[in-house]
Amino acid sequence: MTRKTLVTGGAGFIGSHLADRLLADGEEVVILDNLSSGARENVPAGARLVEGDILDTELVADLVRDVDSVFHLAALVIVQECIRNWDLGHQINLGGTIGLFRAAAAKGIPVVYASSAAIYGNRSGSECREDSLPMPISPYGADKLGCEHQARAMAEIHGLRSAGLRFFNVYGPRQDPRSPYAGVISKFCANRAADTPHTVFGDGLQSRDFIYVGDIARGLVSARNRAADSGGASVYNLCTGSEKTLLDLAKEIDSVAGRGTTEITHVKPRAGDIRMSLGSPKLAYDELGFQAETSLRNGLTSLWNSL
Ligand code: UD2
Repeated sequence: MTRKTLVTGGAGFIGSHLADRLLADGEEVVILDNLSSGARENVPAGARLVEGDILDTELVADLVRDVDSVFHLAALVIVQECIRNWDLGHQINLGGTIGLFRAAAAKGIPVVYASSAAIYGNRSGSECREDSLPMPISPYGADKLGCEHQARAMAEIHGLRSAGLRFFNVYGPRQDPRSPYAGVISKFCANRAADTPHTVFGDGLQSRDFIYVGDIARGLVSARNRAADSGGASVYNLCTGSEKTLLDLAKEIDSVAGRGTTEITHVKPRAGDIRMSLGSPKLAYDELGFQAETSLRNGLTSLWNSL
């Protein structure tokens, strides 16, 4: 029998790659998205788009009743927007997730939801492991951590089976470089393509654990299969376990593009910026058999070729 799967936020950057993968695996895919940051063009042919809001609890319950599992990626994803609209971010990112959890628990189906490396906060100098003390420094990170706590409580009280995935810095095709808060890789590639200088906040020696979106889609599916089989509420990092500084990243993009060196303009550091972000991939490997397979070089090449 064909598996039927709901992807909230499926018109977004990560959700649309996940939808591609599920369809390729022969699943029937229903996408719930209000197109606030997602785009209709991202929805793959073969998926059904329901244009609606994660806060519409009746709609969510109706959709959940009709599927076998849920991937919950809908969120207010821009940290700065969550700071400006604190209550709205909280309603969507935590409240919307609780509504979704409740519907999935009532139907008895597993949920995989997007958590974030943001739950770790500013842990300069050390690798983030799932048992590291979470210390979010933004309302976005605090609400993502809240989702993990709610998943655990919902498992205790209503037997919800779930997996929360703490995404590190995800990059790849379809990440929109135009937003002022777009990911650094999409911006640097757009700069390289347009032959405009990079703006680097601070000295450029801050580092990130960059993971390719295709690997994230695979990790999501592995986590769903595990949540379905073993129940409970688990959380995993989705990361590579290696870090890259921004200056090295800029060099790598120049090398992939093969068109000379992009100029760099240094400006003052961005307020609240984390110096270093590096995840431990061990638990996801041990329990999900998941390992990122796309090297930064190969991922950047795929992204560059998609422009
Ligand atoms: C990532 C996530 C964010 C949240 C956060 C939690 C992305 C796109 N964002 O934010 O959602 O989970 O982690 O910690 O994955 N930079 C420049 N020049 C630019 C753009 C960025 O120097 O044109 C710097 C920026 O100051 C930062 C680094 O590049 O030091 C990465 O920035 P980012 O916006 O790609 O991602 P990050 O880690 O701030």
